[in-house]
Amino acid sequence: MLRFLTAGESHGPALVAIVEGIPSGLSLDVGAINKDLKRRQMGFGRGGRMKIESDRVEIVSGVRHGKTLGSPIALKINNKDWENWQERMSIEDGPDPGPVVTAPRPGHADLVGILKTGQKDIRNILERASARETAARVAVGAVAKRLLKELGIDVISHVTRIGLVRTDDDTAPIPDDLERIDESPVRCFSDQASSAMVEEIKGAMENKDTLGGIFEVLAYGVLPGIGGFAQWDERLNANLAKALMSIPAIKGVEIGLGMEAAGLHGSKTHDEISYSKERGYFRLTNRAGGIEGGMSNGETIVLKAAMKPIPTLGAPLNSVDIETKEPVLAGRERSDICAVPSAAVIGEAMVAIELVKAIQKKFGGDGIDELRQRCTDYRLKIKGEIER
Ligand code: EPS
Repeated sequence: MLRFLTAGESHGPALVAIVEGIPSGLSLDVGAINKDLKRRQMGFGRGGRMKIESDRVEIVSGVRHGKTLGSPIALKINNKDWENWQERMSIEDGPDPGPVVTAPRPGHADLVGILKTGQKDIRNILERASARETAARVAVGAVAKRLLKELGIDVISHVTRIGLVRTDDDTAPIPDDLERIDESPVRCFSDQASSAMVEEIKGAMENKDTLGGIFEVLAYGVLPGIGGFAQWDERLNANLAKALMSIPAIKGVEIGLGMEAAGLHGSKTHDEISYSKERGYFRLTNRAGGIEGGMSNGETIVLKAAMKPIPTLGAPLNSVDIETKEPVLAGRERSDICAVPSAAVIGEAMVAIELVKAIQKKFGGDGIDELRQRCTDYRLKIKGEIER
């Protein structure tokens, strides 16, 4: 089953990931991974770092002549900014570790990271706590998405809110809309809301402030029965929520109606069941967001995640110097005004990874042909077309 770890500091030489459990025989080229890495870097409101980097992956192992081997896949993304940080971030003991960072930013890992690890330089915390790490996750997610594509599953995302500006259109985009979404400077499906969101970000920029927002991740074509009802840690809703909550700055996740369901009657919450020969079982609505009883029900999976504003502010908040314990203004690292469009791309990656894990749990398969065949047979079986 897919598992992965990432390593790398924000201004270290590189970010790396080791991905295990991808079946053999899956076509994989760097182009698909690089495309998602580029998507993660886009979005109005990103900071100076994104002008320095043009993230590209190097596949170090696990792929031969464009196909996965079934062995661990090692991925590496070099940090171009390393050139400017070689001395301060030197792996070897060197003469210049640069100034010690002592003013923790409220909302970041800075202070608690220091208390927890007993270190004296906040840089030793922020380098790894930085959302730069998510570049490695997006690379892993691109591999997961490639696998899902073979099974007829697409995972897409779009931004529905930035600050106080919400999208004016409730229509859920479909996979064919993704190019149009990516053309929006804020990855919003509605042109009108897109422009208003850009203005909202400009306002925050002028005020030396930052902004959060909400993005939606949609997974199309997921087979019913992924996840489980019998044990807490098999529940797909729980695992997807965890995956999204693991993205830095995410403070809330909703599935389908989410919080709204708490105030509705059952008759306005649940999705009535229907059947046709062409579609098999289906629902007349999708308020559950494609998950019932901890399992996918065959409808589109609909997840929303809320991102708080980035903690590094141009006009810093009050803090306390960790050396002198005197009041001080929080540290100012170069940062972004708004990174919700990027977080949405990271959301796609995390959801794709979690779906692959749950699918592999049900279907196994060491090679992609075996996995694909098992999924096809299962789809036919639950439609009543074959008995197996
Ligand atoms: C990021 C790289 C970082 C930040 C951002 C995410 O680059 P740097 O620290 O060199 O400016 O732009 O990280 C944060 C906002 C954060 O709070 O950690 C990236 O590659 O996405």
